[in-house]
Amino acid sequence: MNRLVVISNRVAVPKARGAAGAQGGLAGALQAALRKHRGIWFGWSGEEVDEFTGQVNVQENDGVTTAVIDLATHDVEEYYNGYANSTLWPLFHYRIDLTEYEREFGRGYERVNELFAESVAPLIEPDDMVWVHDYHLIPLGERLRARGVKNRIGFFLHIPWPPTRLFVSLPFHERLVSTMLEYDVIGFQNNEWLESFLHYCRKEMGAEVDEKTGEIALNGRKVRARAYPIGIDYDRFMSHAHSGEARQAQQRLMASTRHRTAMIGVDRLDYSKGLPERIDGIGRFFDNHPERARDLVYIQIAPPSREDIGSYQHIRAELEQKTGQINGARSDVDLVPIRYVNRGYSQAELFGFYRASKIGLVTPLRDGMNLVAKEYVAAQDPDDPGVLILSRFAGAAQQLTDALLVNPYSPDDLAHHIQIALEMPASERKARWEKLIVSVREENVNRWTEDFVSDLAGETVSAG
Ligand code: ADQ
Repeated sequence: MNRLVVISNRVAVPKARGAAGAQGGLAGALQAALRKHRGIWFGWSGEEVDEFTGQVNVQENDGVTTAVIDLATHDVEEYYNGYANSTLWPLFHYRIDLTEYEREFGRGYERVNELFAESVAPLIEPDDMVWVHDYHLIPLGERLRARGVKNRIGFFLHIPWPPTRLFVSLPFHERLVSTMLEYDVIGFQNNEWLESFLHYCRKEMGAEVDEKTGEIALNGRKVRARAYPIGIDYDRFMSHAHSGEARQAQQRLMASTRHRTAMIGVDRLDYSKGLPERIDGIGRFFDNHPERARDLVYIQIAPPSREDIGSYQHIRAELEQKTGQINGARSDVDLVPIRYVNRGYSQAELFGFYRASKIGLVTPLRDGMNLVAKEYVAAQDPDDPGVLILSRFAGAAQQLTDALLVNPYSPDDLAHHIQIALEMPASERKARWEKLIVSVREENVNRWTEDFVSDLAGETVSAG
């Protein structure tokens, strides 16, 4: 089996428990991939130094070799906080209103991609397959090619690809996409993002695109683009089912909510997750059914992320204010309708919380996939499952079509579906869940890795 070299912005050292929480879904998914294929995981350590030294720190933990570099503070500012998280992240989540186009950010992005290429190239052996992840590192494949790396190189985008009309607002958009055509395989979370990408390649680049196979041909190069929906590490997640930690968490939540129905949301504190809009929907529900404040409690778990960026500080303040307003108006001495918790939990604890909650509320305004939706489904009691309310704008909505699909921008639509979920008969809850769980179980992270890696290895002839 060929070795796999995984390259992503951040690297989570496997022994660090709960690391997936702080870093999002990517960390958990990649650890599963690396456990299976021996190889190395390269990226930024998360440490900042005054000047870039080029030193690569190699470690082995729990069967996974990691190799990390430290970045200079001004590089982090321009590449990570700047271009990646203040330009590409908002734009790719259709938030053109929050997108910052600073020339310095673009320069920093190109510079750090070059530093990544310079540091990782010596670690790549002739038969290795290289798998680059996410929007931080789009030009990395092309930078590696410029250094003579001839290996198979694949790229997977964890976030949406925006429609052409939005994407062209990015200065030098053609340059960014032309670097992508240096990969051998390009993966997206679902067909919607794939189609937007193919549309751009045809319309703006004049590439020849075969919609059926996803083959893109331009200037004598051919690259294959395809949808690979990411899943959860199902077996690992389910191993929490009988753990003391999960049971305790479930009991704790049930004991504290007693006869009330618990509804849960678990998200990174990010404007793409639709949190203030969700609180508006819950507020609308209580406006329509004030008596329900006595028997429905909403638990929002949202650890802060990217706190150095203004738009993230803003979302936190907005959420606190909206939650405070509803609680101020509807609390009593013995009840608070919304509990807002600003910290992360282990996967086992989340399992217990999901299981204790009869409604899962996952309502991003836009999301590449959204693994919380899948975790919520996996954690349900098969004999008495809860109801998943899911945004139709999450990538996961293309697979989880038996969830209650909602428009996250509409407080009325959210309120209406909370009501439907509360009243749903057990037979319908079960029927829906039995369909949802098949997708969550079968389309898991191992399937995702195998599909991508076998295409990267050139083992699959054509997806058709
Ligand atoms: P994220 O935007 O981080 O990931 P998501 O897919 O929902 O979003 O993954 C979140 C992960 O972090 C889940 O495993 C969840 O359990 C965990 N998590 C969230 N809040 C937590 C908390 N309070 N405590 C502990 N753990 C917590 C990006 C893209 C997504 C895409 C993933 C994977 O934005 O669209 O699904 O990558 O490709």
